[in-house]
Amino acid sequence: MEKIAICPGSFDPITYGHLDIIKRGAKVFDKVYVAVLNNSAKQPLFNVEERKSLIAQVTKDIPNVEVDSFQGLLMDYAKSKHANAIIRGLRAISDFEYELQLTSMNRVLNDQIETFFIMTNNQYSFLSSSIVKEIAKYHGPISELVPKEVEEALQYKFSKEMI
Ligand code: COD
Repeated sequence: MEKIAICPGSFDPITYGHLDIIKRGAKVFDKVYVAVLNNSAKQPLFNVEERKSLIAQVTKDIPNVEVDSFQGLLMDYAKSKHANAIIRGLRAISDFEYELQLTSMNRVLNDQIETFFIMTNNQYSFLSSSIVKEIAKYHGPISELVPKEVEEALQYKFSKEMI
């Protein structure tokens, strides 16, 4: 049986922390769908198509990764993709409570799809999309935090905002 995993998230935008989790997941599973949540209630910096395009560019060398988006419940989406697993990243204790709540709720919705946690590389344990956006907004250095394509997209967004 093919082992299919979903790596869901906001990815607004993708960082080296996300990429680390995706790469590690792709070594274990036959196929990994990186799934961007399309949530109309949230006001992201990048729209869904922009986020998907950035993820596709930075994962283009990983053959078993496919980029997608979803609306509604993660478990419904996972089932539609015949996935056996969800992959989530853990940075620090602070992530634990939220992840426990999410996983417990998802189990109530579908007990057949297991959630797997991958510890991030220590190098990225402090990294989040919010922090990257904050630094980029004030034109600080982000080249160690996000791939070049994402750095350029952030610089472009914030240069437009200054006009
Ligand atoms: N190192 C390692 N992992 C990281 C790092 C880092 N530096 N930064 C982020 N990550 C991990 C996160 O822990 C997460 O696992 C993944 O990367 C994505 O992170 P984000 O922040 O982009 O995504 P989230 O946490 O906003 O995603 C939330 C979901 C979209 C998964 C969630 O809201 C969802 O499933 N929504 C759909 C509705 C639903 O089904 N809800 C659940 C039932 S209540």
